[in-house]
Amino acid sequence: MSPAAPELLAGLREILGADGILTADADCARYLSDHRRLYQGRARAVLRPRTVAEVVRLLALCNAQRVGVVPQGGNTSYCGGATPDESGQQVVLSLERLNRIRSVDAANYSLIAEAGCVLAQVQRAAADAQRFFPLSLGSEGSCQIGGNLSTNAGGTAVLRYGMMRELVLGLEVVLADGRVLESLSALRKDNTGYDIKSLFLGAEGTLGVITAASLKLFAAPRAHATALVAIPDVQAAVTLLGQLREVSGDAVTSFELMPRVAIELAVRHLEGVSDPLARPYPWYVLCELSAARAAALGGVLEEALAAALGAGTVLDAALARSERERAALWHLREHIPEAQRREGAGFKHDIAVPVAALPQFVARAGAWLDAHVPDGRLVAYGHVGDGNLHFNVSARPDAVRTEFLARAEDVRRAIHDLVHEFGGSVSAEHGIGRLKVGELERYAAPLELELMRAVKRAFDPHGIMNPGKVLRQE
Ligand code: 2HG
Ligand code: ZN
Repeated sequence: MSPAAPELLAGLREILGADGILTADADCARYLSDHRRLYQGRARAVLRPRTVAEVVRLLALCNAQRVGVVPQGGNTSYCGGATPDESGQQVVLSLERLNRIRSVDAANYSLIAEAGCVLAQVQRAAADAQRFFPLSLGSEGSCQIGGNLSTNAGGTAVLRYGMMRELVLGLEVVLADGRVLESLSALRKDNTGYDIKSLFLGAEGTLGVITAASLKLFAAPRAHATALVAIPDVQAAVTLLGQLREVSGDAVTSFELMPRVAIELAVRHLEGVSDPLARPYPWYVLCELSAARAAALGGVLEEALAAALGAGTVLDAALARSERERAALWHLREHIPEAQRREGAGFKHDIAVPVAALPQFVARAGAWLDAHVPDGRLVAYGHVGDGNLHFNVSARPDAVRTEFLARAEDVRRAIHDLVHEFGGSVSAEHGIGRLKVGELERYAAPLELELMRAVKRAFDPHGIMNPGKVLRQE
């Protein structure tokens, strides 16, 4: 912990109360490094407001004293977006105690949640009202809705329900100077000028602090048809996706691609996980259809898979016959990042290209890796229904760790340049944070960057909001 100006801490303590501000090293430690341990920051203090009024006062004070404020939710960022820098001059603003579900409106299919609500808590609140909140991520038991909003989170149900941005009706935001943007409307139709609230979605706390959101709910799907499907190649995944969407009337909720190596890593490193199919295959898709009633799904999945088996698009399939089997398939998929972590050194690339271009992209990027990274293995998996792959590379067991890691930058450049050539995105769902500031500068159009900087200046003229994230300070 850095020595802080005593008057700043006294002012913050006066606003937050003794239990609302942490300064001891042991108390602060978990807020100062990121989920992937890429960064180790320092801070003057960790602030834990309980009310919006406290957020208002603390931001006004930090703005007046030009103190950088780093908003933090469940601290599950993949890009270091919620970690303070090493200067020891910033404060972390944890939203974890601002965690009430303010209201649920079943008739309007909406609810209002505070930023610190854990995603699973929002899902439960919707379910308690016989409704459904569809955002679904591996970290849903710890990530917070404010972080989901600020990173425009994606996950495994985007194909059907869209990303976080599409699940928002309104926001409450405290601006850098402490003014509150009250835009918590639950209206579905509101064409009154610029859509200011949408600027905060994906802004990663660089424009203001989201304190609450009005979220869209849906009818709860009571029936699921889930299968792990073996396929010969990535093209088969794209073909099968098109067919399933067509025959099911767009009831495909998830369509997750996995290579053989991902299954092997999961079986090797995760307790209780076994290969769902008797033989190994090159690629797999975990696909799920959902509907309000089982009758609506009929045997659509079985029939479509049988036809695809005949056509050679599908090589084999394991259908989930019970909720337990379904959960086991999802457990396998959701723990692939953990299995990959346990395997050892690796590189991550959260990329997207148009769905139809995925086979060609994987072929070209895969060939580049074969030629340049012989000590690495491609572990490309993810939300192929959205064109989003986690184009990750794991070191082979016999790789020399330091030599492998030394090539991270070359690999990233080659993969991202190719993504750019395909008209894709170098951050499909994980955001920019601190990790990809340079990538944004490199690949965004100059006019886009100019406009982003203008927006930043308009909302945060003193640059106190999450400094150094998303955009470099000018
Ligand atoms: C997932 O889809 C997450 O499992 C994590 O977005 C991806 O660890 C990754 O690269
Ligand atoms: Zn993902």
